[in-house]
Amino acid sequence: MRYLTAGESHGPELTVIVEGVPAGLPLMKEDIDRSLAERQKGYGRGRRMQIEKDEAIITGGVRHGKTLGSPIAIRIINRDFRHWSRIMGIEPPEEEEEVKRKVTRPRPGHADLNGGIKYGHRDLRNVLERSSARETAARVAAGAIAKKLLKELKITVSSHVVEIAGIKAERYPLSAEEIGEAAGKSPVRCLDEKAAKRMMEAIDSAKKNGDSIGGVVEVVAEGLPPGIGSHVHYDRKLDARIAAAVVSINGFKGVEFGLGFAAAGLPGSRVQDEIAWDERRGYYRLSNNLGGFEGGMTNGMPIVVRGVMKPIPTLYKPLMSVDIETKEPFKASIERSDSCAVPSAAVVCEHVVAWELAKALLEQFPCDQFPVLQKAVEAYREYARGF
Ligand code: EPS
Repeated sequence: MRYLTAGESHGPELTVIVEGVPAGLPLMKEDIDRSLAERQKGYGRGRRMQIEKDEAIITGGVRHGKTLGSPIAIRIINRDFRHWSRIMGIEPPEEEEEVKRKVTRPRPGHADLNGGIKYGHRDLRNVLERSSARETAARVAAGAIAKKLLKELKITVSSHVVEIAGIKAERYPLSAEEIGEAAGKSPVRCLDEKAAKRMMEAIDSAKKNGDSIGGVVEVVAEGLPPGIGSHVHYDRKLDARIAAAVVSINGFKGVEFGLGFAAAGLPGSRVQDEIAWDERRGYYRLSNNLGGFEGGMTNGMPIVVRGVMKPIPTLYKPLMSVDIETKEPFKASIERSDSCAVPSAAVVCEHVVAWELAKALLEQFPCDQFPVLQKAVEAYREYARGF
């Protein structure tokens, strides 16, 4: 499976084409819209989210509620485009027309300057329009198809926020399904109500100060059989692919599985997960410190992956930068931004992880028909239980 996205933040729309989904997977527009709506929620978003109401326009690959095996094409309209139609127009501007909202002052922490140098854009808008996290709506649409495929294979993927601005949430022993349900009810996608309240206060205070804050999100996936991925080559290790996918999300600077960085301070006897077996479950581990991965493969335990998002770099509070026309230093000041997008980023993370899991399953059990995949995965589960 693979997908490509296209579209600029204030252009007419986002497009995603998803290829390699087997035929016969039940898929409705609502399956995608639910995910898109979830991504748009979250305390701390700016005014843009009041303008957009993301929904999937499926224009290929689905008929009568099932996938056809052909590429699935999805469009998501940018409602804000109506305010930007001249600035972001496809046609060249009239000769005497001045290009409005030209950007010559790169924002620290953004792709603006590096992208301008690389592509030779003197108007840095040509960079920031694509580097904007608006693109994650398209990735969530692709991930929603993966989530649907996984769900039909009895695999649940969900996400929650575990930290914002240094405020850490209490941990609860919940299933992936319970995590998803509870997170959806919290304005900051946090399961710990007390911490959630403090997180919202931190967001309010960042907003008041013209600043932004980051945090840590966690994705939990349950129901994968052991042995998905491979130890034999670096680019077949599934945890490595997931790590790359997580760090590819806008603003993400780090990733960890299970105990993650905390493992550095512990003896091996307290880190490795001891192995047990019973008739019903087959092989399992007595703990899950390694977050469901050993040797680049799933071990049958829940996958637990966390990603850290830096504070959004578009700030009302001015930071020093240099104008690329005059080379003069200036204080960057921006009009519109989110003060915290960590809850939305958790939803994005959930969907990019779901994508990697579905992709790995289809590599391991290649097929053109979804019912064949269902049978293959079920037979493999049975085999692994009795191995
Ligand atoms: C973003 C800046 C803001 C966010 C945007 C990502 O948009 P604008 O510049 O229009 O105010 O709202 O996020 C989305 C549009 C979205 O759908 O998540 C940025 O610079 O990355």
